[in-house]
Amino acid sequence: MNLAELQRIYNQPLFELIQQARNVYLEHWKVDQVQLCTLLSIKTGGCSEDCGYCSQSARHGGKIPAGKLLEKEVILCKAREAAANGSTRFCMGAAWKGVRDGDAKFEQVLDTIRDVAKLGMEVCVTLGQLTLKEAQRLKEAGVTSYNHNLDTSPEYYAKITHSHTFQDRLDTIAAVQSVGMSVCCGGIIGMGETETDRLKMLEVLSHFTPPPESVPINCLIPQTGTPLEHQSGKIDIFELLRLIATTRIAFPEAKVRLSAGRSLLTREAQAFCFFAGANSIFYGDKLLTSGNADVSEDNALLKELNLKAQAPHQSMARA
Ligand code: SAM
Ligand code: DTB
Ligand code: SF4
Repeated sequence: MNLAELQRIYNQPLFELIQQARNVYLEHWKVDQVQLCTLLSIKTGGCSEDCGYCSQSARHGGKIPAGKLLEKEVILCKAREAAANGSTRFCMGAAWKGVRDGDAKFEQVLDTIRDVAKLGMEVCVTLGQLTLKEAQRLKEAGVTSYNHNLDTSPEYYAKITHSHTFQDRLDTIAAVQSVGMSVCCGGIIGMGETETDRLKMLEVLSHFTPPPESVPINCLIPQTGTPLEHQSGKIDIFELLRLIATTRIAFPEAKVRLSAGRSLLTREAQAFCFFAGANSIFYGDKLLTSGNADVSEDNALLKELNLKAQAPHQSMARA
């Protein structure tokens, strides 16, 4: 889809937009299921990059100290716990610029992935930039999806990150797709970008072949010490709804993930987001460095809305 088409969809009267998104959703998905995903930061802080929103950059005066890569047993313990709590996707994140084949740390991650993959959940990793070789090795180790967000439009990206380019992001995604691994790729809203920036990001995403399997929509969590610390962090719920609905329409078969910043949304706002097509959440006390929505409140909300956690090993797709 090009920008004009996305704008036409996005700018419809709100109820018409949500209705269209709901229809697309019902055509492609079983209504009553939401995928629960658990995130784990396997290597926190000390990142060489300067992404303006991120608490883990060593270049900002943030409060997150650089940690070591977690040992396999620690990660496996968290992964088992996630599976036992109903997550069907386990996502491991590392605050790295990227990974390189032959590097001892990369070998350690591959070794961990091989065991996590045996637990039967989808395995997603986000390790920064990579080339074909690393993508191939991750796939062989059992990774099902690689998360690498575009975050915003090409133009606005250059304003929030200077240590690498939008094209670097695209190159990594191209490597992931070349080896046949699924792509999880989305963005952040609330960084001072315009609604057009958000749609331009969807435009770039919609030119991926195949389309992304997963599109996370994050709301900025303003982080102390980062350049975006003073962004209000207040998201206009109708803008968020419009973006989720437009994402659902543009990517009928993707998991649309209501991701970071969900704890800043009311229950009603979250309910609307599910109605407009979001069908996955991060579940558990923590995201990477920030707190997440409360688990007992999530359980209560899902129950109230008659939404069930996707059962393990079960496809949610209708067809
Ligand atoms: N280093 C890897 C990379 O840059 O791809 C992986 C980790 S990075 C923290 C993963 C994603 O988390 C970012 O692309 C961004 O979309 C999201 N994120 C990071 N900090 C955030 C924040 N403060 N608020 C909302 N989303 C955030
Ligand atoms: C994504 O799009 N959101 C997740 C996951 N992919 C890796 C990360 C959210 C991070 C939120 C801020 C933090 O916890 O540091
Ligand atoms: Fe590093 Fe990723 Fe944070 Fe950017 S978003 S500073 S690459 S951890």
